[in-house]
Amino acid sequence: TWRKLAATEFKGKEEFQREVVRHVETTLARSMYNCDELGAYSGAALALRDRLVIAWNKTQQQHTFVDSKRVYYLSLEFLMGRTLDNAMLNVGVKQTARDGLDELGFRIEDVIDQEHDAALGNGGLGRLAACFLDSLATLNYPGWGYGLRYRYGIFKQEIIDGHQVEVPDYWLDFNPWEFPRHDIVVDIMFYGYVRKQIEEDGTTRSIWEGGEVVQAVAYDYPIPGFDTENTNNLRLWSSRPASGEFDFQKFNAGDYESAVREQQRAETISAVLYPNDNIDAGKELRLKQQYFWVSASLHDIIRRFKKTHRPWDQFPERVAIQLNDTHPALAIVELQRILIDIEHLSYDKAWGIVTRTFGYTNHTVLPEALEKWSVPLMQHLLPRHMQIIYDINLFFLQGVEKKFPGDRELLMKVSIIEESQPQSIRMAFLAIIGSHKVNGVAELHSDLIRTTIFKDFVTVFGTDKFINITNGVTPRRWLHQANPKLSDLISEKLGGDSFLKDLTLLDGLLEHLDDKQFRKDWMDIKYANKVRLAKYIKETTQIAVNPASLFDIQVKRIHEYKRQQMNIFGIIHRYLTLKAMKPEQRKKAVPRVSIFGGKAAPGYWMAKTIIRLITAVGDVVNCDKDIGDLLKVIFIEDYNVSKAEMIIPASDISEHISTAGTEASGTSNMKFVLNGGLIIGTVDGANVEIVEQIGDEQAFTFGHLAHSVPELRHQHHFAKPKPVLDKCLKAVFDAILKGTFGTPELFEPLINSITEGGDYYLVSDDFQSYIDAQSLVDELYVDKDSWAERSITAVAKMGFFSSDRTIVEYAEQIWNIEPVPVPRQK
Ligand code: DL6
Repeated sequence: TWRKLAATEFKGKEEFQREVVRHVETTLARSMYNCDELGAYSGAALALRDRLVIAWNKTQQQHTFVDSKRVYYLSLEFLMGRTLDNAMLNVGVKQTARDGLDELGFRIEDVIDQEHDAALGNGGLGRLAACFLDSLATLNYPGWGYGLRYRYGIFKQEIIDGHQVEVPDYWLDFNPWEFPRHDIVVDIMFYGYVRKQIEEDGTTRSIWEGGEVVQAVAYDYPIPGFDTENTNNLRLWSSRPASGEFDFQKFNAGDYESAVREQQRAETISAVLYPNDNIDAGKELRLKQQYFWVSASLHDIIRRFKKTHRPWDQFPERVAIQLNDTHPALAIVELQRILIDIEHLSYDKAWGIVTRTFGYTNHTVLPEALEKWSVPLMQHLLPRHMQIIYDINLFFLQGVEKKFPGDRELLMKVSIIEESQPQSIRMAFLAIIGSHKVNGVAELHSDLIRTTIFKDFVTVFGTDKFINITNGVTPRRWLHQANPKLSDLISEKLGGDSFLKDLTLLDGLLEHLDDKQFRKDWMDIKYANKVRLAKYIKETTQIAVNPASLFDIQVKRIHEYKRQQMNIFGIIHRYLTLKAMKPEQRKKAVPRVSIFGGKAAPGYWMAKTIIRLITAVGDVVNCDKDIGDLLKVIFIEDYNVSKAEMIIPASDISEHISTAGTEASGTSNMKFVLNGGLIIGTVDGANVEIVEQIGDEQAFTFGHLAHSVPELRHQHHFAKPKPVLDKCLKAVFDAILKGTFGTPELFEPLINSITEGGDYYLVSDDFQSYIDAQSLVDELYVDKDSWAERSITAVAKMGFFSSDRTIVEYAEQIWNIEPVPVPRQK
């Protein structure tokens, strides 16, 4: 196999060592005698990179040679995490590298730890894009990612006096994985005006001119597949001033500030990732980022297409573009503009090409996350695009009128332009109208978009356009890399590691369910992963947690809809219950460590209040002598991809407890179960399909169902604006308000949002069933052997949730692309 070839391409550890040493001494100009772990990391990364580049070039040549259809995945976020470990595993050289580094005096784990996470994303949406890149490459699909090369990724989170503090994340100090392409530069225009020009043949053309120009420079990142030579490309754009220089005249005249102003304005575009998850910020700079990136990407895609000298109507047969949420929806308008204004195609012909090219994935139904841009802002920044949006809307509405004559209400409901003050552009509507397929990311979510936010479009276009493609995660990173011991044990039982490419093979584990030794080995690995996490917790928080306790983990962005507040209220309830017990009664309680991690958007004050409450409860509970090991509450600072790789394999249970109908899918739920943790969750997002697959004995579900939510909210709003609290929740609120966890005023708004503010996320409605589900967890955890059985059964049935399956569905149902493997070397 190529994996063996790749490993032998280093001709063993000696060659790997020579390459590392060569890079340390020549590329980095350092001496091997005082080489530290960072130097070893840099040398190892560069040595591997040399190998990747060869495979990468071969892959791109093969795609050009075969002239295959390619998919381009447009995403404002790629939450890649670290590369070295993943790349070594994918190309099969990790053991060689381990041995080589070992002889040079380094532990490979310490070397891997030197790498800065590439954190160009907020959460699920960005991490999904990263999993998709891994699957595209592994399955040999010709697929590129296009994104922005932010200078600052998601902020680093520090917890100071229990509060979140944001610190910039500059990640580009030394980045061996990126290749600047100074020859691939695209001019991008903003502002300006549109004038009409009458051509000789009497037709009218729109000319957009007089604007401000900035340049997009390409940076490429090789994406190696697992057990294949195919290496795809992620292209990220960086902004710089078009002149490339600052203004010398102004500089010489002593006007230093304005001399560099243009340069700074241009560089600002790709400077920083907006740190909002599921919230639309609506800022001009964000719109600039979006246009800058889609315009550069389309220019690049079209340049590649033009090299084939095919006629335009073949464009959709060569190119599929997937819009990762509405952030790239302007690409629809930009392609239409290029085709009519620059390539002089007729409007209708151009529109036919556009709609056959794009697919749109919706990732949320939350109203605050649905993008809208103000018409005056769009008009100012992109005047020609605004005209085209009006045209798209007009022709679309004319079509609707033809099909549903006289239905003015329908016209108003599906119009791209919302008649607000000022008018705004509904980007999801634009994305639907400009795409041939629209998909949700889990069955329940896809049903919800068809029956709620997009139901009028189902009326207009019919049901076939709206499909479901359930998310998945890559088993390479989220099992093989994050949990090597479990991956090895599974390989041993299944007689090889083919499950890493066909995850459905995991069901072979069921045959070993009755094997006592296997169950013991399985639980020993879980324990070892908990020890690893406990060690990290001790090092970073000075709090000792007992790995024999039940580890209950909720790690994800902090958001009211994800209901970390319900989790911490549940913990307070547990604390109060333990406190009220007699010592001999307490001995029977199941010791638990409740672990949280996640960032709050910097401007999301309520989410920050939730963090504050978690840390405040931890401060009290963790040093309460009556409680000891029975309960610990930990907040892990700065949750990111590489921490997730350590945290997820250590869970006994994890929490996925969003208000039903609010979490589109969730993907950490899949990662946790794949690593042998059970889940406690609501009937929401992909939880539903996970439970369907693994069986409800393997999960703890609770809470109201999505279809009851609107009625419950209505009740809270009108009938019983002050919810009747059950006595457990009331006791929790009383304890907080009495000051048990410090200044009550800090937490009052959180309580008020439930007692006075309509309880939008239905905490009061679900609390009791949540507590009951947690009691069942305690009860079942006592029998370790049957817990092991549940854990193994769950993993065995997780085959469906590989992102490979997800990508095959996209390829077949939306993109219509085929794998193009690079021929293997003989
Ligand atoms: O589809 C990936 C991921 C889902 O798993 C999460 O449930 C969902 O919240 C997230 N959506 C967003 C939406 N942001 N915007 N726009 O991040 O997508």
